[in-house]
Amino acid sequence: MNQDLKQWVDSCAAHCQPDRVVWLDGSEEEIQRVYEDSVADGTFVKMNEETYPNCWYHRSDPSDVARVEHLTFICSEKEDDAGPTNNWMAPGDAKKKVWPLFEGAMKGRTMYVIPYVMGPLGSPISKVGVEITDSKYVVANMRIMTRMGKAALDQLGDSTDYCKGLHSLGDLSPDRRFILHFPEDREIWSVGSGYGGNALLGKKCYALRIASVMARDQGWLAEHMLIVGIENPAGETRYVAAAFPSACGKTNLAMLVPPASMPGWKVWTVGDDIAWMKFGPDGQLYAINPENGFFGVAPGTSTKTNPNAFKTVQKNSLFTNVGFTDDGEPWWEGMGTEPPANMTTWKGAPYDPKGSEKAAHPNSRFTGPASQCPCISPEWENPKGVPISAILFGGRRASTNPLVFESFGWDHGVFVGAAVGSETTAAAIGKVGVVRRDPMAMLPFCGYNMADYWKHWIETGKKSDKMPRIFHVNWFRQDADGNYMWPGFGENLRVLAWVLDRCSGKGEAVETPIGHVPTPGAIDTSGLDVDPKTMDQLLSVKKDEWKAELDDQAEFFTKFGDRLPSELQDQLNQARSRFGF
Ligand code: SAT
Ligand code: MN
Repeated sequence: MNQDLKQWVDSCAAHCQPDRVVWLDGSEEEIQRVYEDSVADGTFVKMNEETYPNCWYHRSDPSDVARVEHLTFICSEKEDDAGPTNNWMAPGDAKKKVWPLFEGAMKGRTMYVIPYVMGPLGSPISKVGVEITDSKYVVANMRIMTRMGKAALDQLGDSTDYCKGLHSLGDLSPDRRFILHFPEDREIWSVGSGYGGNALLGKKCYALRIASVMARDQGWLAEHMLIVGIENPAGETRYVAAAFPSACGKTNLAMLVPPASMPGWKVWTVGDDIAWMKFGPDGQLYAINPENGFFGVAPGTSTKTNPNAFKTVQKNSLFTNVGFTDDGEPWWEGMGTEPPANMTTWKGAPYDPKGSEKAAHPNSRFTGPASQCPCISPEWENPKGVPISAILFGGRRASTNPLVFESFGWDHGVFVGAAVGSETTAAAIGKVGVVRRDPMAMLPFCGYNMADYWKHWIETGKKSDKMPRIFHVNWFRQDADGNYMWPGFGENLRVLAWVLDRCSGKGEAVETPIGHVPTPGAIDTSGLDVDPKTMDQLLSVKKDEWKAELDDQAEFFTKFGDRLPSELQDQLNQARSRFGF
């Protein structure tokens, strides 16, 4: 038994005072016992065993349905190390204010100890964490989302190199809800929420916030990116990593189905949310997916929009805050079928098809094993990772950003990533649809000063002459009437084909002040209901819009004072002068 781990678990148990402590081994019998207990205490309802075998339905507290960015803190020793985009709490204050919330918090409950590995077992890029929790919902999710149990303890051995995460549902009161990260100690405390990103501590808390700090210290990258392999008709596969904010279609892009107009193309999913990237001996960046499953947004997922996600979650999966039918099946808006009769909403009320209450919460989720995904990449568990040819940044923007452009080089690409803006979504509590700057889609997930993070990106680019090319995409541009101009989904492969063409020195482009934009005709639109005029609009770079955009980026950068890397200031100045501003 790892003594360091045992001591930490003992001390947490002494403080939280659970009725019993259970170390999880990850076996099938064990999880079935947890499910049985969960049905008894109301955490889960068993779903229809015929149509959804081994699937489980969960309704959360209605006040606990998304990440709480205002209650998420970085508890570094120095406030400046958290930076202007993070909430900061002094470690001493955290101990005074939040540690007492754990005292006796697990009375009458079971404390589960979940050892887990993020990344393929035995991979030099993978890392061990241990989560202590009193939530069976968390146990069930972690069993799908990570490699957990005995295998993780075996990989850890006697090492003290693991992330400690303490989680309690507490009393679920938003007034006593805190998600704290101690980057110097590689430790996480989460209390008062059972929601995914707040409570599955291996995910955003470890694999992004804590890991981003480790990556800075150790010379690698921990990013909020999907990883996808794209195979052309000649059988050559190239890998792309892409960062979009939460609920902007990362899962859909990762599992894209090639359109009928592109016979011979195949798309292979490696990951849909997080990428850990390290240099290989050949100087290329290699990425692994630290996760073992998908925690995806349910509404809008249909056999049309994402058949692969749909097939992934037909068995051994969890459904949270979707509608629930009399037959024990899930339903959500945008599932592509009429709402069934006799359904209860995510709040447990009878569903009224004429009423205004939705069946599913807009941030309702499915949790499904990656191994069940029909298009899972044969390389997804390769311990070496997959070589990344291109990095895409993007957001949800009604205007300004063209469908796609390529940066002029690494530093300019870092600037493009740092300047990403996106309309907010339901994945976090707060107003939906307002544009905010979300650098590299990491605004809520960077565990240290964002300016230092950009510097780390700039420095990383100096280490190799085989860095991926950097692009920006926007599937969400609208016309004057507010209609989306680009069909999205499978058709996005047409854009990826241009991206990969650029990576192999082909792909026609015109130089604009923001970067290389495809020439008319460089993106194949044959068979698409997008006329040349619309395509023109989709690819247009409008001076007045970019004036406002660069002003907003400049204002955002001023928040960082002297810590802003000079390279980014230079890039901003150059962008302005290319426009003549
Ligand atoms: O943070 S979650 O993993 O719950 C979802 C998201 O915001 O990407
Ligand atoms: Mn995410």
